[in-house]
Amino acid sequence: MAVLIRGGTVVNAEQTLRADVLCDGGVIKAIGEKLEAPSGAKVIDAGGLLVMPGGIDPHTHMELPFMGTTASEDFFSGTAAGLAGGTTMIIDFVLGDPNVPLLKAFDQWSEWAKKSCADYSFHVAITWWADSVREEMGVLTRERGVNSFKHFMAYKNAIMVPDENLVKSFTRCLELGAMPTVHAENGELVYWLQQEMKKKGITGPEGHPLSRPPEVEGEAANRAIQVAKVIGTPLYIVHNSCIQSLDAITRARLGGQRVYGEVLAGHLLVDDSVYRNKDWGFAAAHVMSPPFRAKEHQEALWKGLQAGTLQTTATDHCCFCAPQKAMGKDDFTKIPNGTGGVEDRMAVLWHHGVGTGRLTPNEFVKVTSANAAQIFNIYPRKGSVSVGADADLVLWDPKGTRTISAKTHHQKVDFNIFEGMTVTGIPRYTLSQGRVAWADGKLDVQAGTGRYVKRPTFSPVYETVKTANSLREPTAVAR
Ligand code: URQ
Ligand code: ZN
Ligand code: ZN
Repeated sequence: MAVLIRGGTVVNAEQTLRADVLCDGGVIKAIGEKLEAPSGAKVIDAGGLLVMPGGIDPHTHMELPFMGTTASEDFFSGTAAGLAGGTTMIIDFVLGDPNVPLLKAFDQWSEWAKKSCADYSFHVAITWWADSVREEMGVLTRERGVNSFKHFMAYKNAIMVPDENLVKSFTRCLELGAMPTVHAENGELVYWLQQEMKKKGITGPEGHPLSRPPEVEGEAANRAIQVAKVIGTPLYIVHNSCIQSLDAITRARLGGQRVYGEVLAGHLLVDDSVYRNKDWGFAAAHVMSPPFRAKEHQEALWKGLQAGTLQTTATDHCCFCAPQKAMGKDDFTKIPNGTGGVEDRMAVLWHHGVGTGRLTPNEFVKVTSANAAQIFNIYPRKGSVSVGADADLVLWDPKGTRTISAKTHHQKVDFNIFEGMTVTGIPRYTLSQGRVAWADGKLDVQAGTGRYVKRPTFSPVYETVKTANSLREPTAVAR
């Protein structure tokens, strides 16, 4: 059924204009003044609302098997919660264990994701190396629409990879025109600090941030940046949480290197005092990596977002309920790492970003949707209100308010890191593939309607990028 969105203000990354938007067949058919409603069309009065590209969350882990349990949010409930918050696409992670063939893991995640009710895609984690992994990366780019590969530099004795694997996998990414991405924490240092904490008798959640100081993140971010520079690939660093990793990205970008930075809504707004809370469950609920940081890091991250040093926002939505977190009751290193946020990212970023003047509405669109679409090569199909683009839209009420709470959220988890936060600026309607999935506080979704979104590689561009970035080129000048 056609939907005519009448009387709204369209806000894209690069333009704001008063225009009606006609959607049909899952795509945007027309944008303009005083559009006629085709017969039988549903007409939405968007007066006073902003018509924006639906949010893209480039970092989620729905139903992730991790640290001896499985994340409580599944692909249906998680994409539904995203739609309730104005996010119309997630990029999740195929995260197979070492020695599991990548294609086998890919098929497993594809099975789980079939229940999604909004569009989704996958980064694929490289948690081990063999010639077969190298071959499978080729199959994934050529046949499965994967153009990004994740590397964990932390989680020793689990999914952490040594520098040797970074070198081999980044080289493969260059050959394929794929984007290498990293979780940047020095896993050896973390492991050593964890043992040190336990030797001192520190077993509670307060030990978590003490074992992952910002320095271990800054070191790993810089190391990944240098590996990418020598090999000549761009690099995407996920969940930057501190000044140290931000500085590494800033230095690299000033040197002409294509390094992209992601920041989580949580790291922009939650500080490390949560770990000193006397309530064990409250502190444990905030155990995620990298940990929430001292306040001075948040303002720096906001500046990084405003300056364009950080390009995307995400949530790293990886939920564990209280009984799961309690697995680490006597040993903080056994608390499953992860927190939620897929439903609240857009609203908390609008309230604390646009509401404070840090971001314009156009910049809000950039950091919640358009930049992720461009970096992962699905723009303007996604991340844009334009004719021919998918009709993934959020009709934003800049005056609407709500108070965030686990008691009322749609996320399948018993905790909310933004609990009690009252925000101004909320989604009035969310459309997925041109169909109203969220309207005035009610979800209307169906499991299985979400689609897997293929993301083509960048290879034609890489040939030029390689010259600019690689130290191996005689012309390149090391800074
Ligand atoms: O490290 C990640 O991104 C995954 C395993 C989610 N957990 C977390 O603490 N960030
Ligand atoms: Zn991570
Ligand atoms: Zn993650």
